[in-house]
Amino acid sequence: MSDSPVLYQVDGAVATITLNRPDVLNALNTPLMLALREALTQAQTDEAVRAVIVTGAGRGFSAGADLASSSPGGGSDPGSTLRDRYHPVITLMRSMPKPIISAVNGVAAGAGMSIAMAGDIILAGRSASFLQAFSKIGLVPDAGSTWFLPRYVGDVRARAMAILADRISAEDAKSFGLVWQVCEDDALQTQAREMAAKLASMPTRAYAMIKEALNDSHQRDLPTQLELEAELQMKAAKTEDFREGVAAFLQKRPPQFKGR
Ligand code: LHQ
Repeated sequence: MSDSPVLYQVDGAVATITLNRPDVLNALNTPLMLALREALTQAQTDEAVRAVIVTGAGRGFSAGADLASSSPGGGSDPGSTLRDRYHPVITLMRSMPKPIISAVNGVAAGAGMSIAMAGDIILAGRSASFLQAFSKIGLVPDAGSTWFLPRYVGDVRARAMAILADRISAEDAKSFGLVWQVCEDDALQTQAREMAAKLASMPTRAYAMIKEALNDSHQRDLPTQLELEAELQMKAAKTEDFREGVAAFLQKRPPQFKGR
C-alpha cells in the first residue's frame, strides 16, 4: 500500500478518503492533516464526486493527535496547530456540499473522534470505539468535540465522556445517538460504499442544502430557521432533480437524478 498519509480514491461518483498511518492507528501529524485537507478540497471541487467516505487504514480510524511528534499535530503551539491544521479540515467537512460518511473501522480517539463526528452519517464497525482521550493527558477536547458531542449525545453524556475519558463501544455509541448504524467489521467498507453509491445517485443538491439548513440550526431561533428553510426550498424547487423527482413520481417510474 502507498506510504502517503492519506489515500484518495474515486470510484464512480464516490470519493473514499483513507487516513493511512496504520502503524500508529492513523495518529494525526502535519503531513496527514495537510493531505486530508487537500483530499477534502479535491472531493469538494471534483464535480463528478457526489458522495464522500472518510475511513482509516488498518485496525484504527484515528488515535488523535500524534503524541510522538515534538508538538502533537505539528506547528509551534497547539492553538496555532488547531487553527492552521484542524479547523480547516473540520469546517471543510461541515460545509462540503456533498454528504460525508464517516466509516469508523476501529478506535476514534481525541481529535480523531472529532474528525469522525464532522461527517454527516457515522457508520461503525462492531469493534470500533470512541474515546474522548484528551483529559487523560491533561488536555481539553478540541477540533469540534465540545460542539459536536453535546449536540449528538446530550449534555450529560458529553460531560461524562469528556471528563471520564472512558472508551465507548460502537453499540453504546449507537445507543447514545452518536452512531447511525453498527456493521460487522468485515462488512463495514462494503456497507459504506453501498450507502455512498446510493447517496451519489440521489438529488445531491438537496443534500447540500439539507446540510446548510442543519449545520447551525441550534443557534438560530424558529422564525430565522423557517425563513432559511423557505429560501433553501426556493432554490431546491428550481433544480432539475426536483422536476425529475416529481415527474418520476407521477409517471410511477424510478427517478434519474443528476445532481443538478
Ligand atoms: C500512537 C497514538 C498517538 C502516536 C497510538 N500518537 N502514536 C492535541 C494537541 C494538538 C493539536 C491537536 O489536537 C490535539 C488533540 C488530541 O487528539 S489529544 C489526544 C491524542 N490521543 C490520545 O491521547 C490517544 C493515545 N492512544 C491511546 O490511548 C491508545 O493507543 C488507544 C486507546 C487509541 C488504542 O489503544 P490500543 O488499541 O491498545 O493500541 P496501542 O496503544 O497499542 O497503539 C498502537 C500503536 O499506535 C502503538 O505503537 P507501537 O509502536 O507501540 O505499536 C502506539 O504507540 C501508537 N499510537 N496512539 N495518539
